[in-house]
Amino acid sequence: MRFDVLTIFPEMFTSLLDSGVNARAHKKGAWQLHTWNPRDFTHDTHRTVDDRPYGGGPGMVMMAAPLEAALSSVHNARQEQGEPQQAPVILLSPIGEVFQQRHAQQIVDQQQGAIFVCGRYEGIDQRFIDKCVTHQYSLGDFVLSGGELAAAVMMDSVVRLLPGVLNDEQSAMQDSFHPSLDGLLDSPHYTRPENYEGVAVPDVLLSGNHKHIAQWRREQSLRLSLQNRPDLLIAAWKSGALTKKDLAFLATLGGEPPFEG
Ligand code: 9D3
Repeated sequence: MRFDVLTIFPEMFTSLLDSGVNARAHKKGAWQLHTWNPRDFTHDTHRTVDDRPYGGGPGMVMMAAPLEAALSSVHNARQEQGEPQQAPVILLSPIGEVFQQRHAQQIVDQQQGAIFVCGRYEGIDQRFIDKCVTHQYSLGDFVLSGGELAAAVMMDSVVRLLPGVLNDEQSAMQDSFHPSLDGLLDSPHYTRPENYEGVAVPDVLLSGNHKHIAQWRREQSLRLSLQNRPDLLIAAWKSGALTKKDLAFLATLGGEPPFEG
């Protein structure tokens, strides 16, 4: 899978290529990354990519022309290299839709890779967005300094879904989105030693009783979801994924539908 990234800070993407599962998959050729610096598509001596906002106000705005010229080069390069030509052009933006697992899966399923546009400064000239961008995604309600880390996060989430990137055991699990969790948060994990600094592993996990272990894990998932992510609990309840036993357990915690935290 091919990713292209428009960024004035291409060096921010090296960590993705240097360590972990993504790096191994990159070495195996499962995905490629090409960065394009809008400064290389300017024509003035200062290589200017930003200017002051019309209407006034703080900060600077990225100009449309260097971004569009860089994007044209991406499309040319993809064409010449026989790559699919329907890649989404994704702007990382605090006003975008919050990026979710289903969006990562969609990028995998479409098999077109993606072209990421990373903003800096206060924002990007709206005319570039209207003309060239197909999707806008945010990581959530906190302020970053630019889109680069968000693009790296999204590529990580897509790459690990590519066939052959995770080992079989990891693939079977797929983290918090394991089907057996019904969209609830995962339960806590323990490993050796049995007693760490005076704190024991919960007895049930040493019992060898798989039914009791499954019940304990389910209860931990329900407890954590009620505490940290009542939105997930509501979604599970609405989809009919919560059993009478689940609801009885939640009631002992003081949680009743619709689980307002
Ligand atoms: C404090 C500046 N804000 C004024 C109301 C606007 C603003 C502009 C540019 C806030 C952040 C940014 C840079 N952020 C991103 O490019 C970004 C982002 C984010 O800040 N949070 C969550 N997801 C993303 S994706 C891209």
